[in-house]
Amino acid sequence: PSAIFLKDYKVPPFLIDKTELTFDLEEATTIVTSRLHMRRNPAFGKSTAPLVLDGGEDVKLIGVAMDNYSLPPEEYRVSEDKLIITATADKFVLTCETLIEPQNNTRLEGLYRSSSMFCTQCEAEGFRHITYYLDRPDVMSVFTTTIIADESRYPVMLSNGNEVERGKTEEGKTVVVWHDPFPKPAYLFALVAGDLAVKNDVFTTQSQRDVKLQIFTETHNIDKVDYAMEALKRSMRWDEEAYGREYDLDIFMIVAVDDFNMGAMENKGLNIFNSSCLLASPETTTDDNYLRVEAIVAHEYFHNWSGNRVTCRDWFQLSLKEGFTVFRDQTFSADMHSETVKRVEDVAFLKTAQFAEDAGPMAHPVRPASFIEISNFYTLTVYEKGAEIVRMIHTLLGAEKFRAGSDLYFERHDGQAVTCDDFVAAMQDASGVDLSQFKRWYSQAGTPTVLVTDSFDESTGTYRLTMKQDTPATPGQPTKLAVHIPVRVGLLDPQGAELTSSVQGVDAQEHVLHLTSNEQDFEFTGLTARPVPSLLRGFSAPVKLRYDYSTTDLLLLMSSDTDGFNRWSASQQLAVGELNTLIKQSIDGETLSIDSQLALGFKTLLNDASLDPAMVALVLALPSQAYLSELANPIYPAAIKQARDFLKAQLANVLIEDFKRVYHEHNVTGEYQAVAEDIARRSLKNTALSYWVETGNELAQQAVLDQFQSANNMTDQFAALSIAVNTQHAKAADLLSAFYEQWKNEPLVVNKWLMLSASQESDAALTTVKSLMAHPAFDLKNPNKVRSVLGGFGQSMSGFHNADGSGYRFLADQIIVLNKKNPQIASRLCTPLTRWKKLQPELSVKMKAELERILAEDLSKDVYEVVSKSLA
Ligand code: HT7
Ligand code: ZN
Repeated sequence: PSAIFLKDYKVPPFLIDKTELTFDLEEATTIVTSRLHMRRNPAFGKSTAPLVLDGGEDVKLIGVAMDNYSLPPEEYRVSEDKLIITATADKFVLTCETLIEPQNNTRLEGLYRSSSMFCTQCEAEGFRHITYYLDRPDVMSVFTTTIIADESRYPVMLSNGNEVERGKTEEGKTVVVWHDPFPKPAYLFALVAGDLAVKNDVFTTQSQRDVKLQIFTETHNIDKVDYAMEALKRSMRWDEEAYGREYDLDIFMIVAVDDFNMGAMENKGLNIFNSSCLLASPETTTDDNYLRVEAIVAHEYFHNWSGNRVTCRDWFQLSLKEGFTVFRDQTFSADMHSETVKRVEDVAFLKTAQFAEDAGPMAHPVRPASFIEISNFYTLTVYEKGAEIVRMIHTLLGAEKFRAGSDLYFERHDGQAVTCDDFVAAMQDASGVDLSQFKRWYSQAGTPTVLVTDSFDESTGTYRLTMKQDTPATPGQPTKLAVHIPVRVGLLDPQGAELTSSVQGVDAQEHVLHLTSNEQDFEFTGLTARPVPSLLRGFSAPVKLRYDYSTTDLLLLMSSDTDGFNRWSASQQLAVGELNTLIKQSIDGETLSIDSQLALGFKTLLNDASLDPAMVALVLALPSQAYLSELANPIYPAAIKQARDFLKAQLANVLIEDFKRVYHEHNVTGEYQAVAEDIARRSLKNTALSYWVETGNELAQQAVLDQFQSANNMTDQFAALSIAVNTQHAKAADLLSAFYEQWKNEPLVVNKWLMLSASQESDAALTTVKSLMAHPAFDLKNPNKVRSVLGGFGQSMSGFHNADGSGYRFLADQIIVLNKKNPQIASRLCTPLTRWKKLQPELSVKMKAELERILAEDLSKDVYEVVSKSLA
């Protein structure tokens, strides 16, 4: 397989003004007839180039006609992935009849079956698995879709836009016609047919238009959509208020499907969701899942403007819509709940997973320069780092100018397919802020490091920060230029009070410093004593900041910084320091021992009733094994686990009375509500319980059992179960069985059970995972189940990182099987193996050998790209 390059972009030689599609839906073979109203693109220049349409190997051409003239075989050519028509007029209607097999479509791209329904997934290049087309986002067309199906089995037949006609064929099948007035690229096309239940609602827009809202699910799930519906209405209102964006069609529909490669899809007027990201009920859904449902409903809705009305010119610009939309959904969630909690969660995720990606063999710029398979670039870099770029623009411009920039962007480019440069240009033009150097963030891969040192001149009361930036080499980018890094900084006095200082004549308690050179000094005047710096407040840039804080400084920041994010950040730095000491002891074969200073900080927090319990819980959560792995080089998985377990146990023992008290104080039962205050209380309670149990205390063990039995919501029940499993509670196996028995008819809960069971730490971890894959609840065709079991297994240090390499071999075997069935899922499963170079030597060779074994197979483009780049 070969790569395609951004530098080779050319406008399309042909345009498709109108697309008329007819689907004669049958499970085994569906006939698709397309009528494409095409013309040569004047912007391409004079040309007699042949018409080249994209297709998939799973599309069978029945016939092709141009302006009703049926083309004989010598006038066209069909290859594995193209239909080439040699001679065309300047304007014509191309008719294609194709046959596809939805029932055999296991890749879940194009038209496929999920449970008893038909559904589609067309982003990024799925439409070509339905019919031959110019399957690229800069070809925007007005779609009319006719669906013909047996109404007794498919009473609900949906597509984009508005239903404009309904009738019957001579054979008695039902015919429904949908028309979408907004031109769109094929990736936003959608079709759904099934026997579905619906929940109806109405949203009145700010201009007083009534929009019909509909959520469709299989009948047994319709009682679980109320939360999503309310989240949708909150999102619609928020986009009007925060961005001035009103919904444009008269109807907005969402459908939940069980088999889906990702979380959800923003098809115009007809979003399709993985049911795990839409359905919610107190008994079956945890707090985290509730918040995820709200965030994803919002994300997909926000795409209606950032993605659909203004779309991407080409797939290299993916972050244009994804980075911006993630930023929008993050801000929405922050507004709905707690800004600081949301920021901490997002940054913890970024620093764990995106930083790891940026340091690995698949590292790529937010706007990649090339790819083999675009599905591999729906990455944390494009999404999360992309969102950080938009957040930095917000910081550089300020809220008001940022809004002016986004208004200009939407007005200037409505109905167009544009680039990241166009987005930045709108921000720059509306604000007058020069973003020319800033744009390097889009084209340079790798996480910059910012090294900070300081000095204080008592005689002048001047405090100086010296900052040096450096971005490491990444594949294909050996050298880097300095980027524009906004660094938000505050200063504290030794008692923790916030100081006012002057930077370049501006007096303030907080300053945004512009680090634009490789090395730069910043002077703060008007100080009487050496301050403690609070650096990178709110994580104002996606960088690795290094400053040599003393333990005293960190404890001060942890208890007194006015920036909530940096209070958390200080606690993490303190914990990482202690954990690294323990990890080293473990690697060196020493007995672990530490005089933890973290305990001091924790004690203060646990006894301060004025604090937000959610923040306390976040501070108490020790850095994850995954984050410690990201920081380590090389990674010793067993040492990381041993160190973390040791520190947690020590903190638990030192603070046993505090954890016990906090658990009881917050263990109040009442009717479940997914609101910030209750979520915060549950999260602190369950964190406290996880520590208390760690002491081996009998009352704590009993509290776990009681909570498991009596919980009136999934958050508390699943927390009790997880704690039992993770602390190897004597009754853990019994609880796991009881949980399965209780919930075996709720697939989304069973998926949680699969995940927890697969992640258990034990010598028999691999045997457990193999038996889970043979369990009736498992289905290799369902991505959620695959993710639960194999994703869970990847978290088990003793199973996955087994010294004999059997964990790696097992994962590689599954990748090889899935490579043929579902290339996108197979490719994503490769991620843990891509880290082989960072692992301790004995494990590294074993992982590498598995990658080589995969590479020897006949691979999909998806898996080939990840594996070959990992081995390069
Ligand atoms: N824009 C959507 C991306 C997506 C996707 C991409 C590749 C394969 C399957 C997919 N399903 C959804 C989701 C989003 O970011 O909103
Ligand atoms: Zn998105």
